[in-house]
Amino acid sequence: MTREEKARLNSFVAKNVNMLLEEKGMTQRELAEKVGKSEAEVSRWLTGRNGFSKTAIARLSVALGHDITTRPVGLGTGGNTDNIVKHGNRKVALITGVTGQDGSYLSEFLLEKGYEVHGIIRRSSVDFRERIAHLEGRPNFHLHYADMSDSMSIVKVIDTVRPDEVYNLAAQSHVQVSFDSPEFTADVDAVGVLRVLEAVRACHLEQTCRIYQASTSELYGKVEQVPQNENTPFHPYSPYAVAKLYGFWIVKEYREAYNMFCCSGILFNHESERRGETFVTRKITLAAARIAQGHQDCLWLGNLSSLRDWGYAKDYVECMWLILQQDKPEDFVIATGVQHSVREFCYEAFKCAGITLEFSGEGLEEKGICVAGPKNLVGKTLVAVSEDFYRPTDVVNLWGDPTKAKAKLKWNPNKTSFEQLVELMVKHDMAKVAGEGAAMKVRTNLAEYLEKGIVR
Ligand code: NAP
Ligand code: G4F
Repeated sequence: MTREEKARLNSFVAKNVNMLLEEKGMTQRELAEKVGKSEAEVSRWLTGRNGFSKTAIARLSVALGHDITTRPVGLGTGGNTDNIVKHGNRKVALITGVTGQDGSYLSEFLLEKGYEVHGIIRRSSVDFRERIAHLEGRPNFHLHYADMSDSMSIVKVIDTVRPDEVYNLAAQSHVQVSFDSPEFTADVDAVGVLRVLEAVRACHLEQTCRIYQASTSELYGKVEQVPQNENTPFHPYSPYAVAKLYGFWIVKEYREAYNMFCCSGILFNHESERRGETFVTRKITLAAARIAQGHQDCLWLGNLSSLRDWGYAKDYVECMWLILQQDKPEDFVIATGVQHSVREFCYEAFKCAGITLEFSGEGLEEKGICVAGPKNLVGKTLVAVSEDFYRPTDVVNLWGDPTKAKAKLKWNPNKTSFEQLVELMVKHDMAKVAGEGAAMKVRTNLAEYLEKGIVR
């Protein structure tokens, strides 16, 4: 047996012992007493770092009433996982980027499925965990401090949690910001992926732990084909996309080199009421709500002609899970197959806020003027273009082809339509703005952005 094979066997057996202990409600001390070993030695076995001699396997199997070299019935590592809670055991998932838009929805989804969910958080001077505040304190939801730029912290968490599934969602995810902080973006979005893969190997979990990598349609960048599918050539067009391309290829490499179950979901833009406020959709829905309620005069944007395939984030997290439940590891494009421009998104969002816009002019001179709605707004320019929000290189034609996801994952890409998505975001932001009341400070005026140098 090679060293690699031995390590895999140790990890597999250790995991079985852990599952059996949990199932039987037996402590490590009780097990140590039963097999006539010290608690420290048993504890080393359970981490999978110490080899199991034939005698140890025999004694542990007798003590636990099960051959520990075989997985206890019903505790498969994949396949049909409709009923995750089996024999009192739960699947364990680790989510990096748990505080983000997708991390929060995925946590809810996995908890609902019966998983034990662990998330990685970064320390910050302000405790800003708004998206997961409602989950904290739940018995199967746990948070750990770690950072994607710190290998040791990732190894420590993975060794402690010993996950069945890792969802690597953490990233510096803003394309414009990647032009301002390219090195940080590369460290987190590219090398960070490698750190997760290596941590799984260092903890000898590579044969049992499945890994999902949050890849992106930005890989298609300066697109060479529309719509884009799994076979479309990549042409990354920002420091963010270049970093994510490394992540995509290193996942593929580890899948082939080490036979690991790791996959990339090539997700097209997905939005929600939890979307960060500097992404274009949320910037628009918040502005529409503020303008409708008299708290903002005008919305300043960059390229209005840019085309995106926008879906609802809540629908997309299901795919992340489905991708890891397949029989073999594969990459998938996740998209709606429907494309709209930033201008169309604006039109629809303002319509939901009771304002009809008409666009005229071109490039920097283009304006969105109110032609129907509240009297005090009719005739006013509510949307204008500023060079300040243009990117050095912009991706302008993203349109996904979800045929493979529909066929293999049996996923419905059209659960939430474009119109429904815009409506639910505007509804949310109308309520938010109303709640913030007259005392609310308008934070998205161009003058303030420029004055304070706030990121775009
Ligand atoms: P998001 O809201 O920006 O969340 C990013 C998450 O990553 C946050 O939890 C953030 O933590 C965490 N993070 C950033 N740097 C980190 C570091 N150094 N160490 C640990 N955690 C770090 O992004 P999202 O929209 O949920 O997207 C999730 C993933 O999918 C990202 O990888 C993104 O690139 C990718 N993606 C997103 C889309 C989309 O349309 N949403 C499409 C394709 C791919 P803090 O809260 O502490 O900042
Ligand atoms: O909303 P965006 O900033 O999203 P972008 O660049 O498409 O990136 C998002 O989706 C990717 C998937 O394709 C993810 F990988 C990534 O993590 C992120 O979630 O910009 C969308 C489009 C761009 O073409 C941009 O130039 O909108 C255009 N735009 C026009 N005015 C603007 C603005 N974008 C922003 N953020 N702000 C504007 O004022």
